[in-house]
Amino acid sequence: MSKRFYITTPIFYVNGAPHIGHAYTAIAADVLARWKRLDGYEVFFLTGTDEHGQKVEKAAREAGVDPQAFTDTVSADFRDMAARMNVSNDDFIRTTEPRHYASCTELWRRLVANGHIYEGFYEGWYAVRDEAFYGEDELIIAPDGGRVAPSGAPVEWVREPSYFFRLSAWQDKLLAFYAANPDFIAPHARRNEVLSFVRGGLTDLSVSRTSFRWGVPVPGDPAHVMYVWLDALTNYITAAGFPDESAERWAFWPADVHIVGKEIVRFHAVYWPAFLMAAGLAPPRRVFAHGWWTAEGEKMSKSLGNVIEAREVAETFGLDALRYFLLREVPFGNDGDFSRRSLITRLNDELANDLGNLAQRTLAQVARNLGGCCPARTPATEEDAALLAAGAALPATLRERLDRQALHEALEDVWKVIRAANVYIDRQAPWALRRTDPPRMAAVLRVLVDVLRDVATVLQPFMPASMARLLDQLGVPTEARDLASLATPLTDGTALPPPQGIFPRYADPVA
Ligand code: ME8
Repeated sequence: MSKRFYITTPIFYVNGAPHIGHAYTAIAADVLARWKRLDGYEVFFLTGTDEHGQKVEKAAREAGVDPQAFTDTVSADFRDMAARMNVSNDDFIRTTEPRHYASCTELWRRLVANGHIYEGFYEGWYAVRDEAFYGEDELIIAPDGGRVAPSGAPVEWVREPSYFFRLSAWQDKLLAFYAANPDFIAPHARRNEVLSFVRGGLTDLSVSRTSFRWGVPVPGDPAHVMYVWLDALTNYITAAGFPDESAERWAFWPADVHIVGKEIVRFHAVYWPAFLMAAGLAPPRRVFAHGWWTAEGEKMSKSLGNVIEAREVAETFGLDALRYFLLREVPFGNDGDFSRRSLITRLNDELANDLGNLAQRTLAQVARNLGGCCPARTPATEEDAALLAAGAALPATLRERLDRQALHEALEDVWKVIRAANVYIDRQAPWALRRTDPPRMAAVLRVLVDVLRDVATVLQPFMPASMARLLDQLGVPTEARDLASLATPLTDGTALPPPQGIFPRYADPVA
């Protein structure tokens, strides 16, 4: 089994500032990347910015700035957002980098050499907002009676010379590929959408534009720039070292999973594997499409002024509370609504109460009654054994969940153990045992310390900073925080630092 893991986010358009939707994808991918590292994998985690195309060029023009300067600024803001979300990406790719031009140019050459590209003339509908071509039959009627893209984006009629990719020749090959790789597209509903789209027949895809300049020039025909989606998708191989197939990083290709929003599944699950196979390269192993967030029940939009900025939310509620909320509130794959109320409820009930209080109660008793030394392990009673077994089962359970990107299920599994530990502490009542049976009190506290260690270890990918603090308080050395280290028990008698609350309750000033 290869112990390498390559995971990506979409590269984000730099036509506007990052918001909670971008942060969501980056955080979800971060949890999966961190989990694999914790499980002993060599991980390559990529995010970045998509900087070419008409949409970005237009945004730069409206800002009165040259496109390169414009993209430099906005790309830096995305990079800052990722850092502030504690996203542990190993690389940050920008499509305006020379390495990416080299990669796109070589991919194009291979497509031409293999006979998949021909010159022609494009005449049809284009939506700049989606950077996508649409067939006449795909357009829908807008509320004002005009015709728009299925996404609601305005369309314009385009007539220009263009190179085409022979996508029509890929229908059977793609269907065979999906059949041979039933897990390629997830969740299941998205897979069905893609299958019916491909079964409906594919038309050749226009892959170059001549009406604007902001893109990667087509090799040998600089009047054309490459279609921004061909350029953008190629980022995933650029970062892996393409076209240098002897690069060390190339061992990471094919990517294990591309995490994307549901609106861009077609590009990742149809065009991308077709481009790669046509160039003689391996397609990615999986595309997982998550759902979309609304804000307090409304679609987020600049005109409504309700766009949620992840960095602001993290300032107010704490970054780990935000990370937890995003992944706990909504099954990964479904749409969800961002509401302050629900975030506060989850922060107070699940983080401050269920987990924070459990840790505080346990560690305060160790500090007060046992001189702050980790009590010794003792033979387990039936109830001890049941709770210890539940904690010890977490790594295997989460491994199964996270291999399916079922992030919400993973959190629910951990909370089952936390709730069981709360029931246990109440039933065992170590505070009462302090007088009646001090050795049993110590034994109970040790069981709780062990379970808290399991919980904190597996939760590190979700809430890295808070769980690092909890593991500090549990006396777990930094080099013993991976999954493999759970096999080695904590040393009896270890001096624990004085406990401190990890999740302050949020008292809502507006409530
Ligand atoms: O599509 N809810 O870039 P983009 C959840 N450059 N996720 C959201 C979201 C929301 N409301 N809004 C955005 C592009 N996202 C292309 C990608 S990849 C080769 C090129 C997230 O800036 C989600 O991941 O429009 C979505 O797919 C992505 O941002 C779109 O970002």
